[in-house]
Amino acid sequence: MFIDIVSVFPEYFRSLDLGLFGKAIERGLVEVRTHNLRDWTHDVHHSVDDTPVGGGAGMVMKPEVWAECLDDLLDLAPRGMTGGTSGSKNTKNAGDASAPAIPRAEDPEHGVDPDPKDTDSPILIFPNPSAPLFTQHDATELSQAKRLVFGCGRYEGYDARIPTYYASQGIDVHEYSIGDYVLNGGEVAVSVMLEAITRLVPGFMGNPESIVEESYTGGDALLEYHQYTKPAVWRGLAVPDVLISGDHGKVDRFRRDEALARTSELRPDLVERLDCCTLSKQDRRT
Ligand code: 6GU
Repeated sequence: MFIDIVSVFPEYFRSLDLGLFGKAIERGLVEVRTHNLRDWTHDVHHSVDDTPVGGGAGMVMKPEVWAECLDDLLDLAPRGMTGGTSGSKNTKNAGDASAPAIPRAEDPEHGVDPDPKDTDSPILIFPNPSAPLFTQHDATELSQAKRLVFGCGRYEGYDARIPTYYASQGIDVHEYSIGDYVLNGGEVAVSVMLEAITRLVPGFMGNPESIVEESYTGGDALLEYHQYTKPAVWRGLAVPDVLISGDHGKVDRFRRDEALARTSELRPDLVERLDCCTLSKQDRRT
């Protein structure tokens, strides 16, 4: 999977070299390129934002700078130009001959791919606190993509025409919020989404079993049951007896009941969304 991240703080993503993500990069499972949006500015101040049209507080990210950057990364000709490509002169790793070829949005022979579900087409993702919530379902879908391009907004956000324009050019564009609170910029949100997506890429996790049973996964997205390790009694607190009974059927039933009870109590919205057929007769008794 090829991942491009555009930000005014590309250094923020240095942490991706750590842990499982760092290992996945070393093993060539994912390749991340970070880009500084200011590299696509032309003015002495390298400005990326301007005052909101219609008034109001804060600053809005300018469409022109984003478009020069995204045209380069997506290898789209800027509007008004015909034929050829705009080149990637500002892309930090563009001159790196050892870098593998990046799948192109536009194939000179066949034009823009008409099928947005094609996993070879790049998907453009903008974090946005006013967008639909990013879910495990989205993470699962995006983990199948070969190429993701993330654009991190700052300030009061980005000009709304940016996603509209790229969608009109045949690019699959997604905007997501990661929760009902406001962050200063999209960097944290992109880190969250990236982790949720890439850990589902086959081969990423050391133990693939560990993603099978966890919360939000599968047909019925329940919160996970409580987990315990040894010792069986710690500071006067014992693990539930059934877990040391050795009866796998009972253990499974206990865990399922606990997941259902916890979800009903803490996230009734998830229970309401459950498909009617995913609850068995046994489940309904819980
Ligand atoms: Cl995606 N961006 C920002 N700036 N704030 C957020 C968010 C995204 N999701 C929740 N809050």
